[in-house]
Amino acid sequence: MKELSPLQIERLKYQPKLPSQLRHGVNGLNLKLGAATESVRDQEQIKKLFPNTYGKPVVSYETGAEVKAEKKNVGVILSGGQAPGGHNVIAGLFDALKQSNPENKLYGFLGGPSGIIDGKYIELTSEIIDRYRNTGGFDIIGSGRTKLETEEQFQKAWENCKKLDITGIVIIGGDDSNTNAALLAEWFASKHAGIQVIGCPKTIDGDLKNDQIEISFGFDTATKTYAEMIGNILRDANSAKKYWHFIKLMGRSATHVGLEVALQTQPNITLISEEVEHCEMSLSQIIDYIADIVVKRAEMGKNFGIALVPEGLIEFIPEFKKMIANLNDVMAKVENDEKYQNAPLRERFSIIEGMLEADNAKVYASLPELIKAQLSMDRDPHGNVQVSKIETEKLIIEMLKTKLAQLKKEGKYNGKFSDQCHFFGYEGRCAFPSNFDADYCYSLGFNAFVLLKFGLTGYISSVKNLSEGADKWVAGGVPLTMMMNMEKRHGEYKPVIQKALVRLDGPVYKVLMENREKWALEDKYLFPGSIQYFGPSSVCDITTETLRLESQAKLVGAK
Ligand code: FBP
Repeated sequence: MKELSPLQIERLKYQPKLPSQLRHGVNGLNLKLGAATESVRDQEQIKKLFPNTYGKPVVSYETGAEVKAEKKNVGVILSGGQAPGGHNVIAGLFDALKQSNPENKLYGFLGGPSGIIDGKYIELTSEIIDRYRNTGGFDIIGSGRTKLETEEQFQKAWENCKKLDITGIVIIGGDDSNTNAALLAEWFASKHAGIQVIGCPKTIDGDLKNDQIEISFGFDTATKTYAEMIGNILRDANSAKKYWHFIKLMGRSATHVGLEVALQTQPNITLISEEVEHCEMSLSQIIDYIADIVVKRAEMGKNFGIALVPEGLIEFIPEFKKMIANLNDVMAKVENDEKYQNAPLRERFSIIEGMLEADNAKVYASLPELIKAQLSMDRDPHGNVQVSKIETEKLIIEMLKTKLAQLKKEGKYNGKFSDQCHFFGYEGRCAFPSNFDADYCYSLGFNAFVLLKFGLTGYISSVKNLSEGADKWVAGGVPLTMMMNMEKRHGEYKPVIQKALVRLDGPVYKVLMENREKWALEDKYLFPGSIQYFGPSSVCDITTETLRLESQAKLVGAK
């Protein structure tokens, strides 16, 4: 029996690249401070909530004289949904920590943020780390979505850190998990606990980004994985010429994944949630848009095609957005209501309908029971609707069939419509990290330790200039509060890291707009194939179109 696949064996040997700046060694760097910062919005409220960590400067480094480092134990947490490269963040953190002082220890808290509260951990040794280098998944220590916010949780975390003499914590996560990191950093600072907290930008959704964070890790590998699968389906559709494929793609809110994959594969239809919201498109207008393309293609004898549907679409359709915001408040009220909790499903629907405002109740009532049930499921611990469980693609197909039947009756459509639906999400979250993600993640983890070594807290590890080769990447740190604003969660306004949505005035969306009509009717499909780890740099080291186009636009803007 084999213990490892041939690819696993080869990937374990891969040596990730670091920015040349960090190759000088952890103990040979000096800190460079930038100007003081402000939160992206709601400055007064955020400043009040984070009196100890607000307004700090962005930091970077310059090389200096080698200085012997004090001993420092660090705890690491993987948080939220899996993203390719998490293991390399831990490997980079481990290598930097041991390089700084071989007596340093790295502890991994198990099962996400709950590990630090419950005191569940393992010491991460080189024997363990070496088994996980350049592999996908978060299974080295597991992950979870526990929200850190109560005094009791923070106290327990402090007790558990004291037991292990931990003075630094690294939280690897998305916007919600880095919000956890900011809250924990502030709490420790307020208690003068001497424990620092650093975040790392993870999420396949690609929505944790700003001027300082060019991309979250995992986006590169996940989109390449989905693009491979979609390329294969495009070829299948083009060969059999009998199905319309509707593919829902992950990305809880923003449509970065859908947009990137569209540019990599050029399918017939790509829905962009941000555009739907901006143009105030109703669900029936979305169906009309799709039906129009189905009809035109049928007139050309093409009863097949591919449509990409973003996972978060439903929350961006204005009538649904309004209804869901109202529904979230209702759900927060019925969470501990015994009558509701014990009621059968249909009765729950009527309880909800009765509590919604009149026009929202109408929208809710118009939905098929399946979607009603999916929308009424528990929110995640951060108060988000679990959009991965809402079958928007099925809702669209059902409405489209009705529309096409009506068009047929009116003599406006004479084609055949046969559908297949897919949901690509989990397939891409644990793939072997691409060379880009392997290098980026290793650098983020290595850099997280450098930030800890300089005594910083409430920062996120940042590695910039990513469209260049790794030797030209620039490492530093960004205050977490700089990325925050106030948003309603579980019925209350809370400080959270702002999500970056697709910019409709941005260069990536522009490419879609320029080509959309052509891609709808002519078949300009691209077949990206699988991620390549070995071979020519032109296929192994290519980054995403999103990163390439955004970096290009930044350069032009700077001139
Ligand atoms: P993160 O924001 O934690 O990175 O997770 C993103 C995501 O992959 C979304 O794309 C998806 O909606 C969600 O996780 C699914 O969550 P779960 O893994 O809990 O089913």
